[in-house]
Amino acid sequence: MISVFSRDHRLHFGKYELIDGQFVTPFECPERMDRIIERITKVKLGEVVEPQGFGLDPIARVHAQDFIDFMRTAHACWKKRHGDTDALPICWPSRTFRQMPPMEIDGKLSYYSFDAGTPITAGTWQAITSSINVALTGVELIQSGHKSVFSACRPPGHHAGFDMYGGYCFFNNAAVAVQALLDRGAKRVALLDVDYHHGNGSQSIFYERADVLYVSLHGDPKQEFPFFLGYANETGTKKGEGYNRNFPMPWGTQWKDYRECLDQGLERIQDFSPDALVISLGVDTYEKDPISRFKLKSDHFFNIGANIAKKIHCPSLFVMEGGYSLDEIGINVVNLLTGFLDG
Ligand code: SP5
Ligand code: ZN
Repeated sequence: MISVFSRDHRLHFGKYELIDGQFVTPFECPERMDRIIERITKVKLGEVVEPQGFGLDPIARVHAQDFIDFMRTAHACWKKRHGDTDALPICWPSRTFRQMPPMEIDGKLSYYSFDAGTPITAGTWQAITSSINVALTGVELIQSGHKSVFSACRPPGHHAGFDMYGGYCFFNNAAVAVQALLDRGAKRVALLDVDYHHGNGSQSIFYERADVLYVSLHGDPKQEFPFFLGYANETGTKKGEGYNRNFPMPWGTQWKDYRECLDQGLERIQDFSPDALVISLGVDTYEKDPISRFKLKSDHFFNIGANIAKKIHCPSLFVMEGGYSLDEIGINVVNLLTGFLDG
C-alpha cells in the first residue's frame, strides 16, 4: 500500500494540554507519526510519497472562511499579546452566552474551540495545511487507480467541525478528503470512523446529507470525550436522515463486542454501496492506550482491516487520526493496513 507523509507535521508541537487537572506534554506529539513511518518502512508496506499542494479551496468546501482565516492568524495574534507560548483558550460561550467572535485573540480562541487540550503553536498552521495536503494527495492517488492508500495525517482531524477546533484537531482531514472525492465525481462516499473517540466534527459536517454516510464506533459519550455527541439515536436530519450511524460502547469493551458493532457498521456501508470509502483510522482503542479505555489487542487491528476488506469492495483511503501508545502505535496501524491488504 502506498503512503503519503510530510515532515511538516513536526512543526506542530505543543508544550501543554490540560488533562486530569494538570498541564502535561501533549499526548498528541510528533513522535507518534515518527513511530508509524518507522514501522511502515521496517515492514516494507510500500512506497512513501510526499504530498502535493492543493491550496485552501478544498478546505473551504468543509470549513467556514472566517474559521480558516482565524487559524491562519491565531498564533501571530497570540504572540503579540502573550509571547511565543502555546495559545490555549480559558473559557467558552456556553448556553446563555452570545455566540459571536469578539475582537481579542483570547476570546476568539474560546469562540472557535471546544477544549483546552489543543494548543496552537507557531508551526500549527503549516502542519495543519500540510496534513490536509496529505489527505488530498491520498484522494488524488485513489482517483488515479490505487485501490487503497494510507494518508499519514498529523495533526488528526475528526473532532474539527465547520468552524470549531478541539480534541487535538484543527482541520478535518477526512471530511475534506470525502468532499474532494465527491467534487471529483463520486456520487456516494462512506466515512468509517474507528478512532476510540466519537468524530463529532465529521458527524456534524455531514449530518444533513445523504451523499455521505458516517459510521462511527467509539467510547460512549455518557462516559467519554467529547461527551456531547455520539449517541446511538443521532441518525441524521433532513435529507441526511438515516445516513449517520453511531455505535457507542462502554469502557472496558473487548474485541468480541467491538467486532459485532464493526460487522453491523460494515453491513450498513454495504447497503449504502459507496463509490469510495474513507476510514478515520485511530488506534486509541488499544488496551494500553494512555487516555482511552477499550481493550483491543494488537492482533485485533489486523482483524479490523481484514473485516473491512472482506465486506467493502471499493477504493479505500485511510486517514490517520488518534492513538497515543507510542510503543505500539506503529505496530497497530500497520497491522490494520496489512490486515486490509490480506483480507
Ligand atoms: C484525535 C483524538 O483521538 N483526539 C482525542 C482527544 C482527547 N482529549 C482528551 C480526552 C480526555 C481523556 N481523559 C482520560 C484521561 C486518562 N487519564
Ligand atoms: Zn481518539
